[in-house]
This record gives sequence, C-alpha cells and structure tokens, in this order.
Amino acid sequence: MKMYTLYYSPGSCSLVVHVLLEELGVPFEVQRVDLAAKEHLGDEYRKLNPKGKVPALATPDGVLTECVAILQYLCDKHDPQGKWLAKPGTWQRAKTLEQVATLATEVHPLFNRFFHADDFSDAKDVQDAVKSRGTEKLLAYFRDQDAALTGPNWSGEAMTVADIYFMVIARWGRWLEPSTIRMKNIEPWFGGMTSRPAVKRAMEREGVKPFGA
Ligand SMILES: N[C@@H](CCC(=O)N[C@@H](CS)C(=O)NCC(=O)O)C(=O)O
Repeated sequence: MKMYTLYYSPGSCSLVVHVLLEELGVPFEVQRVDLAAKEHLGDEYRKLNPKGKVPALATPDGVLTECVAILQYLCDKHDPQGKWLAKPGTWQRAKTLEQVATLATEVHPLFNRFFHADDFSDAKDVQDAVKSRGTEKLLAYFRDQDAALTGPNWSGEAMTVADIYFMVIARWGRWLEPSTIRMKNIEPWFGGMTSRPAVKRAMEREGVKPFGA
C-alpha cells in the first residue's frame, strides 16, 4: 500500500491535490469517486469523508479533506525547500495562502452558481438568475486575472501551489463565453502549465484533456 490514497473525481478540485502529489514525487495511489453515480453520497464513502465531497486524502495520520488543508499538509511534509509553499512564518507563505484561500472560498463557490444553480432553488427563474449573476462575476474575475497575468507565473515571481490551483479553476472556465483558457494571457500560461510532465501525468490518469472535456 502506498503512503497516500487520493479520492478524486476527474477534473474537479481534487485535481489540484493530484497535480501537487505528482510535482512532489511522493508515492500515492488514486481512487476514483463517481460523482455522477452519487458514490460520494453513499455510506461507504461518507465513512471516509462525512461531507461527501472530493478530495479526501488518506494519509498515515488519518483522512484529510479540504484542498487548502491538504496542500499545506503535503507541502510541509514533502517540500523542504518551500518551493510550492514557503515555510511557516514567512510573508511569502501568507501571500500564497491568501491566493489559495481566494480561489477556494471566493472563486470555487462562484462556479457552484454556474454549474449547480439547482442547488440554490427549485424555481427555474431563480436558478437562471443565480447562474447569470455568477457568470457575470466569474467573467469579471477572469478578465482581471488575464489583464494582470503579464509574468511567467500567475501567482508571482516563483511558481507555487496557487498556480496549480488557478490552473484547475481556470480550466473550469472553458465552459464560459468567452472561454477563460482562450483569453489572451491566460491561454499561453495555461498551455505552459499543462505541458509540465507532472500535470500531464495527473490529467492522463484522470482521463481529462487540458483544453478538452
Ligand atoms: N471546500 C472543499 C470543496 C470540495 C468540493 O466542493 N468538491 C466538489 C468537486 S470540485 C465535490 O465533491 N462535489 C460533489 C458534491 O458537492 O456533491 C475543498 O476545497 O476541498
């Protein structure tokens, strides 16, 4: 048995953890959770993660959920140079976590409005309004990110876990009009990120394509 087991759904936020595991080069195995078949809501999976969501990471210490917590745990254990996440007590770490927290708590929930408007109301007109306002906010956000992305990395001078997170989130934006991953500055950056061997390995294992389904 490997040190870690990642419970994932293809292309979902669990891909952030999957890519990081690949980048860190630690031994892990993956277990697909079929969201369409509602496997995540079944008793067996809920024993592992009572919240019924991916990702969940089985570790030698126990099961950990929440992307933000998992990223910190893995980096603190396996990134001694602080390449992906700088060491505790540094300004750089605080700034990277600021970016990661924005993605997890601000941008991800906007995509919930876009993909899952039926979670907000049974009324079709309310769902339409939720989706429409969510779409406007997402497009405004990605236009700002595109304008600001003038250097080699989204997160700043050095590539960090925030770049991995933004790559996964930006990929969801391929369903928006215009597609976020075709925006002027995001497209070449996204192409570079998804050409990284670790990213390719994770995407291939999940059966997802950078620009495709
Ligand atoms: N706050 C959680 C969010 C996890 C989450 O929403 N995961 C989605 C996939 S991206 C999921 O499992 N959705 C299934 C559902 O909510 O029914 C995190 O950042 O890890």
